[in-house]
Amino acid sequence: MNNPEAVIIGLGYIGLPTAALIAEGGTYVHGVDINQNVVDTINRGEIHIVEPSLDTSVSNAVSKGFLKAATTPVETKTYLIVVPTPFKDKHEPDISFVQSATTAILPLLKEGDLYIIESTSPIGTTEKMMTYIYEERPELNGKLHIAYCPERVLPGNVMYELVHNDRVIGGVNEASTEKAVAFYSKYVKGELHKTNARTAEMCKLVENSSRDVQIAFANELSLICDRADINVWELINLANRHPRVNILQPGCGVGGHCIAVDPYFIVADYPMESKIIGTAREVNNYKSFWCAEKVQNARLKFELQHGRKPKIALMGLAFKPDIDDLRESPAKYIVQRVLQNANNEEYYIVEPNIEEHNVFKLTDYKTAYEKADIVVFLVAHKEFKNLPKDSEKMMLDFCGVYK
Ligand code: SAJ
Repeated sequence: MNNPEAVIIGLGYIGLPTAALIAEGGTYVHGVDINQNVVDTINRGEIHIVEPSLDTSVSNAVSKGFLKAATTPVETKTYLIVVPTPFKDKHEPDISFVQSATTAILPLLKEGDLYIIESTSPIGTTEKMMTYIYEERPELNGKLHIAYCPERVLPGNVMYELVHNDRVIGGVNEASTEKAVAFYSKYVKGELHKTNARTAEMCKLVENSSRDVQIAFANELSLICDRADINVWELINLANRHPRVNILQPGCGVGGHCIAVDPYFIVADYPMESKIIGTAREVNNYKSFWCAEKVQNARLKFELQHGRKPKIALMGLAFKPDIDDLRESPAKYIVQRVLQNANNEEYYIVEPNIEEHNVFKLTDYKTAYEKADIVVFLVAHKEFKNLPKDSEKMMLDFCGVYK
């Protein structure tokens, strides 16, 4: 491979699509991941995650020699940090992967290089990394271009959105912003908006917090409507006929690795000021607990009415419809909680988007539905919408399959 023009550290849900996209455009990209299996898979032209059209993109880029993966970085002109930023025990952000990725490239950096963080990060992370780099390499002080540019792609539509979404690009100074804008302009068709690093960091957190707060409002309505005997789906549909109202959909909680995580990055640093953001997280988490309690109640009610244990179908494990991703999934949490309290009932666990699971024994969705006395819809997968309504069964529709 020729000298790479970009090194991308972290080949996960965002790093790999980004690497493939840039490489497909004819730029030599060196991808880095600490996981040897991931590296080997990519170098075979294959992928380790599910994302539409990513497979062809990676196989093209690898077969043409524009993308190569390794466990260590090499010298280049542009470094992109796209590693996870999870949180620790008390919902405190953990930027240790960003730090270790930066440590790995420290000896390779030279004057004029561009260093960009894409990982979702607490406010001030880019400046913190700048200080760290210049402490370790004082001869480079002020001579690098350092910027933050969050990704905002929707899982399931990543390859399209990476190109067409607008991007927010914030440098630690104007020269850094300009240099980063020039880099993204080669493969992004959306508008590139310039700002500073702190605002760009906050922008990402605010986008996902905004969605979390809006979903919390819908989930709160679902709790109120349940007590008030009102169909929440009909209510939201009607309220949304107002020209300036746009309420989102309630569900069994909020999951995924972004919306259920990012708001804590604000709350952890600004607890006194972020009351609504913090409460939204609580409401959305509580909704999952509430759903699990509803299943227990239905189970007991059935037993009282029929004098026997029910068969229960738990429909869906993914964190949202029509994907195979179970990370931070409220449906998975509910299934675990229900099974912890199981008392000789028969359970059928369903997830049409995955073949098998290392903990749960999966049942085909039609069989589960047919056999069950109680059907619990946790995720509105498209397959479930075609199941006939059966008034003989007790239905718990937490995600509006039949809305
Ligand atoms: N959900 C609801 N009701 C709704 C919409 C969503 O309960 O009306 C739930 C989903 O079921 C799921 C969770 O919210 O459990 C999150 O799903 P999502 O589709 O809202 O978002 P993600 O996590 O797949 O992707 C989000 C996106 N952010 C925003 O829409 C502001 C995406 O653009 C980001 O790039 C991504 O987070 C990320 O990586 O941060």
